Order: sequence, then structure tokens, then C-alpha cells
Amino acid sequence: MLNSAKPPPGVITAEPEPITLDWPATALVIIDMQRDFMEPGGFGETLGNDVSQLARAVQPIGAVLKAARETGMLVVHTREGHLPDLSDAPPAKVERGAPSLRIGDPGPMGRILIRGEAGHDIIPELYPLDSEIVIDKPGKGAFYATELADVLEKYGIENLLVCGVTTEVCVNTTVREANDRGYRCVVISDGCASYFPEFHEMGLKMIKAQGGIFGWVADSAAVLEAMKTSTTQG
Ligand code: C5J
Repeated sequence: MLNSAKPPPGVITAEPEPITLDWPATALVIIDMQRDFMEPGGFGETLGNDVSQLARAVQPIGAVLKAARETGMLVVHTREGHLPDLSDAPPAKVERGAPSLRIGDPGPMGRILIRGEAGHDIIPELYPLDSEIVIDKPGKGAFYATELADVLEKYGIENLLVCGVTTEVCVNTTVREANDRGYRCVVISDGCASYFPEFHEMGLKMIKAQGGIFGWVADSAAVLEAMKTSTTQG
């Protein structure tokens, strides 16, 4: 936690300031914890990244996911990826850079970043339950060209606990999209990770700077403590 003093019941010790959430109106959103980003041979590695950098987020996400499941919180998992015919993949994305394999090419976990392939799926440690929502997204943000806004509205969600990978790409993009749509976003700092530790740090700073211009940042221990002590838990 950010400081050692116990917060009042239900209050998340966060930056830039503590926040109290209406828990029945809160969803846990887990961004792109897919084999394509987390494991060797996937999209992340084709871009030249050291995928071992992301492993640190798995345990904190698992702890919050367990607590969310116990309290009946709405859980949303997202997956970045494209249709097999690449009709939803802009050429500007597919043709970019000089990766070792491009989106759609065959790799050790199936075609890179393609829906239905092994690499596109979520890692076993955080695998969604049948009752949980999985949003397939073609972009970095989870709202772009998806049904996420409709799902959140249907469940009366006003607040998002956001975690996943990578901090500065899909987590940041989704938080910015959500902030513009009026959601309070609490980003779980140790439940996010980047291939570049300095981008992780800056990605979190960008969210909480200027009085929380995009949202709040708290660690998993602070979120778990607030969930445990809250009296409004669903
Ligand atoms: C990236 C993501 N980094 N999930 N996707 O391309 O952050």
C-alpha cells in the first residue's frame, strides 16, 4: 500500500487521493492477459520484446480476480486480436515496423494475434469463468469497435478497476476512453506491466497526474483492503 496507516473502511488508498467506490456499480476490467503478449512466440515477442517483464502482474491480478469473484463483482476480460480474414485489421497496423512475424502469420501458438488461435487466448492462471464477460477488441482501447459500453450500461457500472497489459498501451488507451465516457477508473499499479519498466512508471504517472486527469492509481493490497472492509459490497 502507498502508506502504512489503515484507511477508513471501504476507502481505497490511492493517488492522487483516496477514493470510495460504490461497489455494486464497479467492474473489474482485465486487459489483454493473453498468451500472445505474455508468452514466448506470440505477438509481443515478434515485436522484439522481453515477455518475461509482464509476468509480475499475474499474481496481483489473480488476487483481485479472486476477491471480485467472491463478492460477485462484474468481471470483464478483454482480448486484442483480429478476424482470420484480417478485415478488421488496418493495413497501417499490419504492415508497421519490422516484426519477426506479422499479424496473421503462422507462429508457434497459431496465427499471430488472430481470434480463435491458441496465442489469442487468455493465460490459464486468469482464465475467464463462463459467467464472465470477454470483449474481443481490434484496437488498443477496449471501447473502440466493441460492445463494452453497452455491457457496462446494462449492468449499471460507473467505476472500473483496471489492470492488465501493457500499462502504457492498452491499459492507458482504455482508461482514457473510459474517462471520456464518464467512468471513474482506478488502475491497479502492480496488476499492470509493460515490456519497458520506465513506460510502466510513466504510464501510471500520466493517469494520476494533474489531480487524477485520467483516474486514480492504487496497488492491489489497497484495493483488496477496501473490498474487504467495505459495507456496501454487493
Ligand atoms: C500492445 C496491448 N501492446 N495489449 N497491446 O500492442 O497493450
